[in-house]
Formats: sequence, C-alpha cells, structure tokens
Amino acid sequence: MGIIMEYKTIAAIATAVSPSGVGIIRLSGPDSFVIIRKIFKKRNGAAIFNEKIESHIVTHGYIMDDNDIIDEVLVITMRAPHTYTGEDTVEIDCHGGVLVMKKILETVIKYGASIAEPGEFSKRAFLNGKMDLSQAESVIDLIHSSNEFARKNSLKQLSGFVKDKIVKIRSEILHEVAFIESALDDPEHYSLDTYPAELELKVQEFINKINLLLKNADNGKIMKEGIQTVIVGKPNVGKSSFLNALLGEDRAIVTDIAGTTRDALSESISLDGITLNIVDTAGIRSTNDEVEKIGVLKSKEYLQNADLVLFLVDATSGFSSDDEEIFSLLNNKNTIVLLNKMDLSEVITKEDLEAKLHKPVVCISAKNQEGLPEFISLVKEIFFKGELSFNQEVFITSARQKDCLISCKDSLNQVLHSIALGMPEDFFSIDLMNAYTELGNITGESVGEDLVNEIFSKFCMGK
Ligand SMILES: Nc1nc2c(ncn2[C@@H]2O[C@H](COP(=O)(O)OP(=O)(O)OP(=O)(O)O)[C@@H](O)[C@H]2O)c(=O)[nH]1
Ligand SMILES: [Mg+2]
Repeated sequence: MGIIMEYKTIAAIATAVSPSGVGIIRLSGPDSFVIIRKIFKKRNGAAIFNEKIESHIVTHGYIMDDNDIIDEVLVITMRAPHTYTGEDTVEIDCHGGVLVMKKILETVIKYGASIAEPGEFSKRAFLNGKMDLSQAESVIDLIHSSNEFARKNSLKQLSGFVKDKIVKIRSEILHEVAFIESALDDPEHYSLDTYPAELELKVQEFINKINLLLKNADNGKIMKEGIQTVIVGKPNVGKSSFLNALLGEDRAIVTDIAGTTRDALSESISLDGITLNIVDTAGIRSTNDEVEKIGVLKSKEYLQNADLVLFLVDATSGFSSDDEEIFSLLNNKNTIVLLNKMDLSEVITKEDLEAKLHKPVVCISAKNQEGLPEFISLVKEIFFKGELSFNQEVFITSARQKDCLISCKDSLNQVLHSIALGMPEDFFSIDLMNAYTELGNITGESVGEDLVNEIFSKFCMGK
C-alpha cells in the first residue's frame, strides 16, 4: 500500500494523565526490550532481564535512571507477533501520579524511545496486519461509546464482523472480473453469450447486500450518536414536566403559567441503552410576546432537524386549533403522540387521537411518571423494529465506511446500466473493479498513506 514502516520504538502514557490508582506507559517496537533492560531493576536488585525475556510475563521491580529510583512498578513484557501492535511491546504499570507517569515517559525517551503520535499503536497494528481498517475504527468507537448499543456494536466490528462481510462480497466481485477477463482472453473455451443476464442477477444481489449494510449504517449512526428528539406541543401541556420525568430530576422549570419555557433546553438521556438527545422547547402558539415569539421560532427550527418528534397533547382540553397547527408542521417526521395528564379526567381518548392523526399514541402522566415504559418500548420499536439483541446484524457507524459503500453501489449500478445498454464485457469489468476497490477502502486494502494518517490521528494518545 505504499506505506513504509519506520521501525522506531514508540512510547506513550496509555492511561489518563490525571491522578489515579495506576498509570500505564506503553512501549512498542524493536527496541522495547533493549530499553526496558536499561531502566528496570528487579526488586532484589538482581540483574535485569539478563535471561531471554519471556513473553507475556509480569515482573516486579523499579524503573531506574542510573542510580535514581523513579518508581516501583510492574512490567509486562510481550514478544512479537502476539501483541496488539504485532511488535515487541512493554507495558509499565506505575503509580498513577501525573509526575510519576511523565518521569517514566521521559526516562524511556532518554534511553531510546520516541514519543508516539495519537493512535500510533493502533496504526502499527493495522500496518502489521493485526487488524483491518474497519476493526481499527471500531477501536475508536469502542473507546468513545457512550451507550450499550454503541459498545456492543464496536466490539462486534472489532471482532471482524464488517471485515468478513466486505471480504466476502469483494471476492465474489473479483470472481466475476476474473471470469470476464478469462473469457475475453480465451473465447474458444469460455462463452459469454448468456453471461450479461447472469451477471445482472449477481450484481443485483451485490447491491442488495450493500443496501442492507447502508440501511444499518443509519441505525448505527443513531445508536452511536443518539436520536435527535424534540418535544413539542402547545403551552402548558406538560413538555417540561415530561422531560423532567424522563430525567428523573427537576431539570426544566415547570409552572402552570402558559409560556414558561422560553429557551430550548437540551439533555442527553440513556433509556435501556438507547440515547435520546432530547430538546424541550417553548410551547408553540401565536403570541405577541417578543421573547416567546423567538422561542416559538426556535421550536420550529428544532422540529426540522429532529429524528423523532414527541408531540404532547393535553388529555383534559382535547385537540385544539393550536394542536392542529402544530400537527401540520410535523409532516413525515417519526412522531409519537403523548396524551398527557391522564391522571385527570380526559376529554379525548387514545383511540380518538389515533384515528384522527394516524400516529402512535401513548397515554402518560408526566406529573405521576406514568406511561414511561410504554413510551420507551415504542421508541425501540420505531428505530430498531423491536430488535434489541444484535443477532447477526452489523451496524456500520463510520461515515467514511458509509461513503465507500455508496461509491461501491454507484459502480455496481453502472454495471447494470452497461448491461442494459448492451455494452461490451470489458465495460463491466472496469466498473466491477471500481466497486472492488471501493470495498477495499473499507478494510484498508487500497487506501493511501494520507487517509491512514488521518484516521489514526483521531485516536487518543497511547492507543
Ligand atoms: N395533573 C397533571 N398536571 C400536569 C401533568 N404534566 C404537567 N402538568 C402540569 O401542567 C402545568 C404545565 O407544565 P409544564 O411542564 O410547565 O408545561 P410545558 O408544556 O412545558 O409549558 P410551556 O413551557 O409553558 O410551554 C404544570 O402546572 C404541571 O404541573 C400531568 O401529567 N398531570
Ligand atoms: Mg415548558
């Protein structure tokens, strides 16, 4: 892939640089053992690692700079290739003081290591063939995952789920290219008479597989980043009360004065592993109050960008003209209607509202925190079709990988187009090869150095 490995030995603090129980300094590269030999003494003062260093063992002792003791540590030595990076690796477990960690890092640098760039350990793992690019990207996702879905999904990707699917489609595409090339070279033994029709079916199947991955990519994004959710409704229906009920705390101001919420308020809530990035807005109504007017405008803006709209209706007042107006703004948005204040006597029922709006309705009492489980299961159903277990699904979460899939699909559609136009077979193989290359970009088989550097620079220090 045109990337020349520099075989220097790198080092970094792998844990957070803040006071904590334990800190880890990590070394990777051909001189890792040479360096640790120079700066480590066993507890009994005995010669250090004079013997051949065993792999995957922990040794207790001191990090020394000449005769200065820097810290009492545990050292883990791991021999290539059975390490994260595929290179000789040493991890120094020290006391988690900021100064201690920095001193140890300084010492390993002094004795020959270079400071690692962010993500350089993972980059080496990729370049040494320990993982493909989709797996490497899942390492970042795993570190940054903020909910259960994201964590499980990253782990699945890390185990090679995306890679395996992509590798399979790629080899099938390559098979077709090879067939076309052979047939063109050796027309006596291979006939291409019925081939375009056969290829059309196969390409359609490739496209179906890519479409499935793309569909899941949208779910993946939602899982990773959360569902953009907005609460709308006329003033006083209980929007802020509902936000508070979900949060389990009095975050938003609630009063019986219509027009209480002026400025939108955002919170992230994790419900059974799904993250809702939820915005409580000012009640929408026509008003002469200048401040409230701005709030209403903002509410409408949030509405435009939402993945999910929670439309609150007051069960005690029925469906008013204000409600009609708000409903007309919702268009085709994913909407859940919440019929609130069900603890009082209602003048409109769930059934009435469902028949009128053709949207799912959940009865709640924000005040008494009732109806929340029904609401949560409906959210799950809407976004994940009720499937909370991962089954065999794999969710692509990287925008980069999604772009590669889209380009691959474009090339495959181009093949279908050429077949429809009755073009010569070598046209098919050009676009098939493009599709093959695009998929290779997901796993990192055909990416350039710049891209590799960009991807790994998003990693944390020491990873
Ligand atoms: N009985 C009853 N009262 C509720 C319920 N939910 C909200 N309320 C009351 O309704 C009033 C308005 O509640 P808010 O949560 O401030 O309503 P809002 O929709 O945020 O209002 P604005 O910010 O003015 O648009 C308050 O007095 C709440 O206590 C409910 O489920 N039952
Ligand atoms: Mg409010």
